[in-house]
Amino acid sequence: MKGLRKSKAVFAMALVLALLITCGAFPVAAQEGGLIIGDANGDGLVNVTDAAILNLYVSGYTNTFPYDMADYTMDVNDDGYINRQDFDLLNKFISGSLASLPSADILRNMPQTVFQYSYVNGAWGYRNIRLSIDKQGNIYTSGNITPNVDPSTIKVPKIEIESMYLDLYLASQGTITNPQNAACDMGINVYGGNIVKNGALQYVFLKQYGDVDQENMSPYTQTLVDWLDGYVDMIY
Ligand SMILES: [Ca+2]
Ligand SMILES: [Ca+2]
Repeated sequence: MKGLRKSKAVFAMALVLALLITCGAFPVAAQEGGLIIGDANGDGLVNVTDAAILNLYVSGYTNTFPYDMADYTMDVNDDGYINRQDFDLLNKFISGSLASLPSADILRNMPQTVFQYSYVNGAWGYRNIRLSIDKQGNIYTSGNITPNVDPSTIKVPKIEIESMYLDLYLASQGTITNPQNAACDMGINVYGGNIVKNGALQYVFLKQYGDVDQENMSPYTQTLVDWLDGYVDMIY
């Protein structure tokens, strides 16, 4: 786990919740722009200044970036680490010998439906929830449990979808535990999402709990589940 990039999901959710509390209304498009891969200082540009900042970082002269999303934007090949490989790729991109950065390609190929949650319980009458988040940040729900909040009033910020998608992409490498019978009549909650990898749509299982427990052992799983749960809790 050491050296793996940090996640900003908790901060993002904290911001959403803070806005909910202070404004009493749901934030719409809190952040219009998405991640700009290779931008180390958050000025919206990718140029030699960013390469210079990344050089200081990978050389060990500093362990922070001037931009709080740089843990995502500077891992330009989305392997979970920010190191000399990212620096080499960024330099090739800036000099024009590389047409696009790998993480930017991953974001560009994001599938329409990104994150999914479901709950099914057949005990004492059938109850179910399906919730999905698309790449535009729209939330859709279905099932026979009525939401407390209309999901169409909530828009997930693009920067949040994109950073969580980069984590989801990494989580696709995680090994999945064997299913374990855990309880009775609690139903099953399932968390996952979709990625496009090597041109193919792939479902990434993250976690299920309730009557049967099963988990993706990736270090990114818990952040993603907690983030998705934040929206489930907001709506139900
Ligand atoms: Ca920049
Ligand atoms: Ca990297």
